[in-house]
Amino acid sequence: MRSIIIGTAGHIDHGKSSLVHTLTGKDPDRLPEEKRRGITIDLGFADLDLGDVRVGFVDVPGHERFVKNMLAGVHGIDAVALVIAADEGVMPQTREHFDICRLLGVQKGLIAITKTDLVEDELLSLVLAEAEELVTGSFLEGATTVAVSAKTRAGLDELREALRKIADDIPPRSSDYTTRLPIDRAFSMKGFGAVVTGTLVSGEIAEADELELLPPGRRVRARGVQVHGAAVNRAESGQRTAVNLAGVDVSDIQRGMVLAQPGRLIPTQIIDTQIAMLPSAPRPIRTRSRLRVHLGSAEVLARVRVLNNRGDIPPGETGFAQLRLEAPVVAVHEDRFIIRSYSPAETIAGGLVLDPLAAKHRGRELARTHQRLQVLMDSDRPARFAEFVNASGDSGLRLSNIAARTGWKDCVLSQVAASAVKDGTVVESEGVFVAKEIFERLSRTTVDAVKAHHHREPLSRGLARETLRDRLFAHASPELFRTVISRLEEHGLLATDKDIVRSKEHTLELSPADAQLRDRMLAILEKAGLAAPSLEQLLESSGVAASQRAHGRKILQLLLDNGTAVRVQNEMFFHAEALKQLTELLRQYGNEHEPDRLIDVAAFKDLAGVSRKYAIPLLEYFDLARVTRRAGDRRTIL
Ligand SMILES: Nc1nc2c(ncn2[C@@H]2O[C@H](COP(=O)(O)OP(=O)(O)OP(=O)(O)O)[C@@H](O)[C@H]2O)c(=O)[nH]1
Ligand SMILES: [Mg+2]
Repeated sequence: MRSIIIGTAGHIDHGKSSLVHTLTGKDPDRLPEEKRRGITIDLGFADLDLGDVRVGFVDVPGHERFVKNMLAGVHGIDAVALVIAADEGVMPQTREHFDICRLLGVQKGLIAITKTDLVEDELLSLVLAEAEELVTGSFLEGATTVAVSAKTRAGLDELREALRKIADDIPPRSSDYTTRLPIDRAFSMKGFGAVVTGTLVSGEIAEADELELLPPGRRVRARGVQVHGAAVNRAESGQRTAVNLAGVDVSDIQRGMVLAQPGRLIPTQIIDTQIAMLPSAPRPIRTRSRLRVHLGSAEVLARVRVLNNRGDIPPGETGFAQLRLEAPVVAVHEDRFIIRSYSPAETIAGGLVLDPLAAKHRGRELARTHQRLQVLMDSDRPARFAEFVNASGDSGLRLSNIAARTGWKDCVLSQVAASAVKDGTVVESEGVFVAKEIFERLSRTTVDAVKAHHHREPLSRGLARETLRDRLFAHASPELFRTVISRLEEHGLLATDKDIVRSKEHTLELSPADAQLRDRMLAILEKAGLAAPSLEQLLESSGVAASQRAHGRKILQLLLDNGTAVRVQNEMFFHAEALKQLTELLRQYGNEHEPDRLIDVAAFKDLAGVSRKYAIPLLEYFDLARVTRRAGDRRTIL
């Protein structure tokens, strides 16, 4: 069976609750104070079975002081029943509620002229004309208008018929979004604990589901789920839903919080929006204005920063603005909300969330911000995706961040991400998305930096990865760094050798003088064998002038890099061949001293024919190279 949600709207005492009561047999006014005062104070609920459609009513208070309560319920409705009393006609809250429905993007509805038993036909036709004038040019233009009386029950069949027709017109809710239930009521039931209710605006909630209560972001479990007062296995989007929660006390839950799929949504206090001012607003919204923002079932105070040069949005106009909220709320891209002035509290504008996790804007970025928000309003999903990614700069975004911004389900996210990559606007690096432009800039500067390094240090093998990272990728993710390097390698622009990154074509072409110096050093080391010279001696005897020491060390480094020379201790270098032969000797000694294969320092000195000065560093080197293992004063030959 299909479910739809109809919200009532209209001025105080115009017969909204009576109409719902008469239609459904259930009194939506449940509070003792409501009964006593004969007015609705907070949201009321009732449902009507129309055969193949179940209509859930959200009955709202008409009193101007309780518009805030009306707003906590009206956000999730499929259609509105605009109620106008025949004896009073269009009144202030008729207009305000109707404005709210328009600003929230309600698409369907009907008009019910109530209390027709109290007026003559003449007055009724006046009110009908007034109603028609009110809705001209809006979503309710041409909507069914029914004249009813809760007292005589006149017009009720017609009303039911109109409701059924509306139900047929309402498209099914999109299944693109993850679970979200803005809470409009929380109470505790003896023996059950905390129960929350709300309109399940997207996704589904099943018994035993793990959920997250946001803000603050607390894990809870659905102990039981009800729709229209009956237990169900699973509630679906578009249904008035009650959830019995385990893992939380009712005193920790407030209207305005959201139940959501765990780990998907992030509460926010800075949102970029488009704001549409009502023509009837008494004054413009200005930068620094303090406003009331009603988003989902939440009400939160906010300071506004208008994103245009004038710094205001006059009545009747639209503009971009950033809202800085005084408390966190859950919002996602494309959510609609209502703005009321701080004092007196009056509805003055509606808004559309463009970026719910916005960064603070600075003045000079205004043009760029405009362009960006326009893309978030007008373009297709892959372009919006790319725009979110773009704004994240070098740091890039993970899909989880886009999920929090948009509320899109995984299958939607991956599809949109794949199209954006295919469109060439973004690049994926191990799950981190970055704008193509940024990826290309980082690739370019990496190649340039490596080239510049080779130019400056022709004798160096290349740049250390870490140096490159610290210098160019300070704000980027490690994933992006790895991907840039490996793509450049794939394209043959760079080569990496362990921790060194070099240009692919970089070879160490030595000048004839340097090549001779290198050969001289090698010859000295070879001749010295195990009686290795000190660094000073080596440089001196290979003819390196005192002023050229640094250069000499670089040439020696080349021998170390290609493995023909080995650093055994800080300033002690051996020819690789000499060490190789000594290793052989050691192993032989080991074989001759089975089974313990032990050698002490004295025996080692004899074996190698070296003094203690060399013996200790050599043994330590062999320990490190796992040729030997220290065992007290002696070594085991491995
Ligand atoms: N004669 C007559 N009286 C009605 C009719 N509908 C409602 N009333 C009366 O009008 C008064 C207000 O009705 P409600 O249904 O509470 O009005 P409401 O629009 O829900 O008021 P709020 O929720 O406070 O905004 C009550 O005393 C009702 O008995 C009707 O069709 N005919
Ligand atoms: Mg009422």
